[in-house]
Amino acid sequence: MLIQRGGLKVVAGLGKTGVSVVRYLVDQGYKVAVTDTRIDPPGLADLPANIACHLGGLDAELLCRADEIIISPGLALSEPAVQAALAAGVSVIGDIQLLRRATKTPIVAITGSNAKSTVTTLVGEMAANAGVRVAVGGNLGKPSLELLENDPQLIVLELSSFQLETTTNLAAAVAVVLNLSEDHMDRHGDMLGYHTAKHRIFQQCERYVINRDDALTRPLISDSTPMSSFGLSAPDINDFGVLRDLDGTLWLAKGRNRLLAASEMKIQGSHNVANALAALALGEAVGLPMESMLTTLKTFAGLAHRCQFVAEQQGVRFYNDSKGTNVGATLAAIEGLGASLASVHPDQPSRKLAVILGGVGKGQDFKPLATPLAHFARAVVVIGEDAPVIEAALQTVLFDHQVPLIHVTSLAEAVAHCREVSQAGDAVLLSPACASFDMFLNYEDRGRQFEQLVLAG
Ligand code: UMA
Ligand code: ADP
Repeated sequence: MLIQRGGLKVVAGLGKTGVSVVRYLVDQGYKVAVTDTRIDPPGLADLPANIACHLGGLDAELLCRADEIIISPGLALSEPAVQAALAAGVSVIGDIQLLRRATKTPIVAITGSNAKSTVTTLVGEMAANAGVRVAVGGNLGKPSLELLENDPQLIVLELSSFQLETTTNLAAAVAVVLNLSEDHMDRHGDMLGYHTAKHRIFQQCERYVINRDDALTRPLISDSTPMSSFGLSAPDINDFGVLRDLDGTLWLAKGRNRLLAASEMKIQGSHNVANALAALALGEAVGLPMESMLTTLKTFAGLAHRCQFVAEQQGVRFYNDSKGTNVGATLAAIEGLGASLASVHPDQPSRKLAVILGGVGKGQDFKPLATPLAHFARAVVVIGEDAPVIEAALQTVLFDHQVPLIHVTSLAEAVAHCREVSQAGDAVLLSPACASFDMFLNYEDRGRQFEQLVLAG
């Protein structure tokens, strides 16, 4: 029989997270009500019976009389109705806080502007391959409370800045901010706001990992908390990094100890070497055996929509990097692919990229893309809501380097144009540096449409 607990829990926002929170709280015997800005939010049909729903706008009166509000990541704390409740003294948390209260299971907590899903999945596979009963989720797919289902021994969480904003004292077994570059400026206001949200991941952590190549990943916490690092340089004795042989062979290494040749990994590119090193540091911090971690690195094929090879047609290779939703990710893709094209046949005519950018820019500065594009691109095509913003940021540098930039209105036109301008040996890269929801359901939909257009060509 359920115990009815006191106080009203109000769930604000009913996507995947909201539904999982309602189910969890009802299971725990709480009285729960829901409010959402939308009249018919997703997940309505998946709610348990008899949940009071206040839809078509956040119900400020309901929020103010809540014992506690559990807000979904897609809703900003700056919503006036939420601000009114905060001013009235109501506590506002997210699902990650509920997870922390619900379990003492060690958590590997992973955030960053880019590479979160790749590293989270890798650490999850490393743990599973080592025979650990592991649950993997968070911002990556499965909402956090659903991870408790199979009584895991280890939880590997991908955390977004939205989730971290409402999380206090996570006390992760190990925490990392993988890298930090502009994203979600529309939500956090500026880099400081974004950085502050991300660094909440370190609160009361038992250990932490930093990226030596990115000073913004280093937390301001006590020196007595054990730390290790990763980076694309020769590592200190207890850190992870790279060593290079005289013949050019690149090794993933711990201290002076060569662990695995980078060429033995399935995922390629220097950004993926950094991702593998981060995963090794995190896995080691929670006691995963090195041997099985290295075996995982040899078999992990990467995730879809991340610099994923689609097809080769008339000597032109097409890559889907639809998950490149911010400038940092797109920079990694352009530099990684661009450099590999340029380096294969140094004595032949230069091979270049045709790059498709655009969508919802989230207030980012696109200027950092200008120089790498001037260097590696044959042409740049912009689409979507913020195409004019991107064009304005890039046009002077691209014009000076005679790299044509054109603005088209559909992805189909963009692919057709890239095909037209590309030469054998070139590559076409969809890496928009933007969110997708002006023209597509989500980044997967954008990536799939790109693949279909390529394969139909
Ligand atoms: N929304 C409203 N009104 C509401 C509540 C939400 O319009 O009252 C809108 C939001 O503005 C948003 C959308 O609904 O556009 C979804 O928001 P949500 O909070 O309901 O999202 P969920 O379905 O619960 O999914 C969330 C994460 N989504 C966001 O943070 C926007 C998912 O990450 C995550 O996989 C899921 O929880 C499970 O943990 C997605 C994401 O895009 C992949 N994350 C961002 C990113 O990776 O950049 C942060
Ligand atoms: P996230 O979950 O943080 O969005 P993903 O693993 O899904 O991260 O990768 C998102 C994008 O970032 C992809 O376009 C990918 O090519 C790019 N990326 C992957 N690793 C890195 C890295 N170490 N630095 C910068 N960009 C990266």
